[in-house]
Amino acid sequence: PEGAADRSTEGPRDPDCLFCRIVSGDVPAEVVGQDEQAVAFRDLDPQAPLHVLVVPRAHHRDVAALSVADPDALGAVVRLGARIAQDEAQGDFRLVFNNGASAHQSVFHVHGHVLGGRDLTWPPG
Ligand code: DGP
Repeated sequence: PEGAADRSTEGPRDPDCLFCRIVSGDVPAEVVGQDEQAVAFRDLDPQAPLHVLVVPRAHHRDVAALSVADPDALGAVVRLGARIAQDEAQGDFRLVFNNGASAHQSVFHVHGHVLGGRDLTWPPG
C-alpha cells in the first residue's frame, strides 16, 4: 500500500503501537525517508513547513530507553533526520524528543520531531 515503510522484519514489534503499525505499513503515512534502522514520515499536525517524525523500526518506548538499549539506532534516527532537513530545509533544523507524558509525549514509540523551513523561536513552550 502507499506509504508502506516495511523493508525489514527485524526488531521487536508491538502490535498495539501506532508507530510500529506505520513502520510495518499497516497504517498509512507519508514516508519521506528510510534506511535499515529508521523510518521518517510527515507529522499529521505539522508545526512548521518541515515537520517529520523519525522513528527506529524497533519498538522502544522513549529516547532515554533507546539511548541505553540501542545507541546505534538512535544515531540512525538523528542521521536520517539531518539528511531530510538537508534535502527539504537547507540544513537547519530543530530535533525534539518529548520524553514522558509531562513532556508532551503522547505516542510511546520513540520519535524525533524534525522541524524546519522557517525561523524557529526559543524558548519552546
Ligand atoms: P508527541 O506529542 O511528541 O508524542 O508527538 C506525537 C506526534 O505524532 C504528534 O505531533 C502528532 C503525530 N501523530 C499522531 N498520530 C499520528 C498518525 O497517525 N500519523 C502521523 N503521521 N502522525 C501522527
